[in-house]
Amino acid sequence: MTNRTFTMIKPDAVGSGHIGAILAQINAGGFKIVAMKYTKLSEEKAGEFYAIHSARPFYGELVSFMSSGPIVAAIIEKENAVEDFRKLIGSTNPADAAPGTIRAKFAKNIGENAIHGSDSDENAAIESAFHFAGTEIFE
Ligand code: DAT
Ligand code: MG
Repeated sequence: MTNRTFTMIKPDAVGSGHIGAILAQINAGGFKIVAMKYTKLSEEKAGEFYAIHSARPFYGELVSFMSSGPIVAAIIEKENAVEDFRKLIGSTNPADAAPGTIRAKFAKNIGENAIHGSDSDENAAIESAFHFAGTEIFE
């Protein structure tokens, strides 16, 4: 188990002006930011990031949405980071997300759902390395 996970504030939440509120909730949840950038995924990069979902019917929509505007990518640190962050963001479908979670507050629908959180320590490491060089991560 590691103490880090990877997140992206997605184009819908960035476009709606929620970067600050979401970062505040991440900090209030006890997470420390160890790497962060404001960037935009090309269609190719978004497709690569979500390659695991390439057989799913929503893959095209997902890739097009995730490359539609800027995102905030970050590596965050806390004890039990992966599991605790999934709790903080809430269920994939905001209609099912627990009240007060980031998705319950800021997500529009199951596709445009405000924020990403890695689902395992292994994927947290892979996704962090996809976005950040070692020199961009600060203890
Ligand atoms: P999560 O982001 O909660 O880990 P996931 O890994 O199952 O969810 O799916 C990745 C993203 O794909 C999700 O954040 C939004 C999109 N997605 C998932 N299921 C979808 C669906 N049924 N319709 C449209 N988009 C979907
Ligand atoms: Mg996932």
